[in-house]
Amino acid sequence: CSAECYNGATIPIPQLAKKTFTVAVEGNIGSGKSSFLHYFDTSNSVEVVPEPVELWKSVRGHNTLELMYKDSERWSLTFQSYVQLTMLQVHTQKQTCPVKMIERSLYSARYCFVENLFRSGLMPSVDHAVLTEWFDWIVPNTKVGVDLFVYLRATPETCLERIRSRQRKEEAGVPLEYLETLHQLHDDWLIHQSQFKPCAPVLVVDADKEFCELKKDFERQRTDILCGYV
Ligand code: DCP
Repeated sequence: CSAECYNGATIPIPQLAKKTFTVAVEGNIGSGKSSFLHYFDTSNSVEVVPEPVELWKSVRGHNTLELMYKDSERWSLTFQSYVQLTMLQVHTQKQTCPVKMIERSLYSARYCFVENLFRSGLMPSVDHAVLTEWFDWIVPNTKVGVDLFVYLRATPETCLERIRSRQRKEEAGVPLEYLETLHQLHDDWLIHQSQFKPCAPVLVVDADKEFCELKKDFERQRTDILCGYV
């Protein structure tokens, strides 16, 4: 089995005392989160909430994702503050099924993407500070809890190949180094738990495999991933 729970906590499998669960699906750009969500979208127990990328591409006529890639120093704060708002909306969206499966979370936005922009000098310290103030207020004051992180861990090379083949125009210039740094930040947060700690158990899936192979792993880990629901 290619998945392990890394942070030592028990995955809340059949303790169905808690009626609803939130599973956040994490992983680098191009790691296969959308396919994963699509796969589980067929279960009656699961409601899937995809990442609001379309909203980011059309904020009252502005493509904030494109602006961020074109001129990160100018537009990172604009983009990431809108990501933070839309992810807050995703987290707090009323749950109608026992398992709510969300693509990414407020946490990866803050611990991986914002951190990457800041550390690479593309986001000024003051912008990082303001986003962090928002994040630090949001987490304890709103319902943004997660019960399980599923980390689709793929090598940066695999991610680059998938990004190239899907041809999202905004991502045309994403270099391998960008994916390498993001990969490291995901590992630091979800596996090494060095600077930032995940607020829930982490299930790591080897996402380098072809999708037909991966489907077998998903099936084998279905109970873990769906917290006991099928
Ligand atoms: N993005 C970002 N900052 C965030 C979240 C996302 O810069 N806080 C960017 C990275 C991508 C785009 O938004 O260019 C979509 O990113 P994801 O990796 O979340 O989604 P994908 O569609 O790439 O996921 P996958 O290919 O795994 O399905």
